[in-house]
Parts: sequence; C-alpha cells; structure tokens
Amino acid sequence: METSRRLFLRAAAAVSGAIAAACRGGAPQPQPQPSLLGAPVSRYGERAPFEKAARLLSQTTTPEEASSRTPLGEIEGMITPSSLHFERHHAGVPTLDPREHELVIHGLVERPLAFKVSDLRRLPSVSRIYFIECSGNSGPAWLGVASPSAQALHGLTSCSEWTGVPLSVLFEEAGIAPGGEWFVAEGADACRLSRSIPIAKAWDDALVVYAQNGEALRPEQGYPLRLLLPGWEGNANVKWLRRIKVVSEPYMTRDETSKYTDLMPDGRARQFTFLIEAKSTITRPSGGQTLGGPGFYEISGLAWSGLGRIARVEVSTDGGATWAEATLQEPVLPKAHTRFTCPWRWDGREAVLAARCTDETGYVQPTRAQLVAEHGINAAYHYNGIQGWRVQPDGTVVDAVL
Ligand SMILES: Nc1nc2c(c(=O)[nH]1)N[C@H]1C(S)=C(S)[C@@H](COP(=O)(O)O)O[C@H]1N2
Ligand SMILES: [Mo]
Repeated sequence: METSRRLFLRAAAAVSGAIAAACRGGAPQPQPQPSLLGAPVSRYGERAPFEKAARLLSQTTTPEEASSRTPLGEIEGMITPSSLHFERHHAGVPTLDPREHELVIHGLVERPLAFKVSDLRRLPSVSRIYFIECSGNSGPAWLGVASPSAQALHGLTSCSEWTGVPLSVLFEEAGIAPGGEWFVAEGADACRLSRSIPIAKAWDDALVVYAQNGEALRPEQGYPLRLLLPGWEGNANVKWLRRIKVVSEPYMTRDETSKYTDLMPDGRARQFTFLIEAKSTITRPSGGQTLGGPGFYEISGLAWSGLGRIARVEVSTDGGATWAEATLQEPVLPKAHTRFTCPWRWDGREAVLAARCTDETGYVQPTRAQLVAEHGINAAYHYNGIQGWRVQPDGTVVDAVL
C-alpha cells in the first residue's frame, strides 16, 4: 500500500510541472489594465457577477414538498455561505416580524416564560460552528441509484456559525418541574412542525439561535428564532421556533410518527434516531465535474460527525482497495463540517475516488454493504455509507455506486 508520504512526494513533483504547463509561454508580462474607476460602495454586498454557484431545487417546489441543496462541489472551506445553506420546509417560509414574535416556555416548569427576540438578545450569548444535515440526505444511495453530483446526492448538509442562547439558560430561568423529561418544540409555520426532544439535550448543547454567520438568521433558516440541536437530524432543529413545552414523555407528533422513523428489514421502524453518524464525501473532483487532462489535482471533501470531532479521513483512488491518509484542514471542530484534502496525480486512466472517515469516538464510516446488512434498503433516512466517484479517461466524473 502506498503511504501518504510517498503519494505526497510524487504529487509535489507533479505539481511543479503542472503549474508550469498551465502558464503562458515566453517571458511573462503583466496584462495591460485600463485605469477606469470601479463601482462605488454599496450597503449590502453582492458576489462577483461571474460567480454562479446556486442551490439545486427539488423537482417539486410547492411549499409543502420543496427542498434546495447546497452546491457542495463549488464551495470552499468549512462554512457554507448563508445564501447557499440547504433548505427544507414543510409549509413554506413564513414572514415573522421579530418585534411581534415570541418564544413561550411552558408545561412542566415552575415559571412559564415568554421571550421576545429582544429579550433573548440581552442574555449571555454563545457563537458556535455546527453542521445541520437532513436525515433524508444521500437517500438515493439506499437504493443503489446513481446521482449526478455531490450536490444532488449529499447537498442536504450545510455548516454555519450560529449565535444564540443555550437552552439550559432558559430552562434554569423557567425551572423544570418534577417529571419534566422531554420537551416539545413547535414552529410557527403553517404545519406547526413539532418534535419531542429528550431534556438531556438541553442540558448538553442545545441552543436557541437568532443569528447565522454574523447576521440575523436567514428567513429560510428560521428567522427570527430557531432551535439548534448540534449533531442531531435536521428535522429536530425546529425553525421559526414559537413554543417549547416541557412534558413527561414524547408527544408522538406527526413529524415523528408519519415521517422521520427508519423502516428496518423486519418491518419494524426505529423512532427518535436523532444522531447523525460520521460521514464524508469527496466534493472535488465529484459528479458532473470534468478534469482537464492528466497531472496534479488536489482531492478535497467534507467530513462530519454528530458524535464529535472528525479524527481521520482516508482517501482511496482505486475504489477502496488501498487508502491514503488525508490532511484535515484547521479548524477541526466537534459536530462541524471538516475540510480534508489529499494530493493526487491522475495518470489519465479510470480511477474510483472514495473517502472514509473516523470520528473521535472511533466510529468508522461504514460501507454500503455494511449499512444494508443492518438496515436493509428501505430505511430512507440516515444514509452515511462510503460513496465513490468514477473519474473516466475523458476526465468526466460520475457516481461509482460502491
Ligand atoms: N418549523 C419548521 N422547522 C423545520 C422544518 C420545517 O419545515 N418547519 N424542516 C425541518 C427539516 S426536515 C430540516 S432538514 C431542517 C432544514 O433546515 P434548513 O432549511 O435551515 O437547512 O429544518 C427542520 N426544521
Ligand atoms: Mo429534513
């Protein structure tokens, strides 16, 4: 097996040649530049007009069914631009006036409380970087169906810096009454999306957030308030949060009975499978991209785990027969997207690229065969198997369906 050190040395040797080949011939001279005045200052920034990365919309775009996906193959680093954060709404995006909107905490509490957004902003705040992944992400892979791109297959995950108040602070203020073991979080959208959450998550790391990447939440991410449950399936991260009721047992709401349960081969369904287990995917090169001929490339991708930090990512260029250690880009944060890279010299022959991650608990991302052996193929949710991209001799890249 080739060590990553040797792979790197070979790639480093290749990179100098590759860069030289890409440069203009002769003695390079700077291009002539016109001295025209540029555009004036503006109140709210826009990206360069040449940049086209966009969310991919679901085929059905009615408010009840719609989703949109982050262009994983076109973003850099570990933070998802707010304008490209994936979306999943069950009743469209409501318009909520932050001066009117209230979060009520009631049920098994000593002091029921109502907070305006301005009240929450006065409390001690935290800013933390976490991913949110829809449990339906990568769903086609259960059925072994090929997907055209990383965005189409895995684009229901995004990572932001979230600012808000720990839910534990609000619960200490309200005082949890005896028997308060769960809480039901409800959204203010037309479907009143509701999930029952074990109260331990509040004492651990749950947040009520009002900001994302340094500015107020985007409407599509839950403006003005959202529940943030780090590392837990997207659906439980209730947007447009209007109510938290402390209760003694789960409420068996529509959103945790008719959906968001995982059908097992014996016909029974797992319920309250909140945790997002470790997963990684190569985003460059990935499906739909084209390599411009043999030579040096940096393989790059994202890894994340709802259990904590990513400890290691390995990359294969031969469909999983051999693996090399990838470099993890700093920062490597718990329950956040982690960027990994690995140098590669493409020899122009067919190659199947794949990534496999391990988190700090020692959990190793499974193969599709391992997942299917345990879950069958009808679980629909929580697919986190190793997936590969086939680089074809003409440089095009397609899903290898490993
Ligand atoms: N109130 C409310 N909260 C919601 C939803 C919703 O439709 N309504 N969708 C859920 C689902 S299924 C997911 S995956 C995430 C998506 O969060 P995002 O749109 O900010 O990416 O929000 C969750 N919270
Ligand atoms: Mo979701």
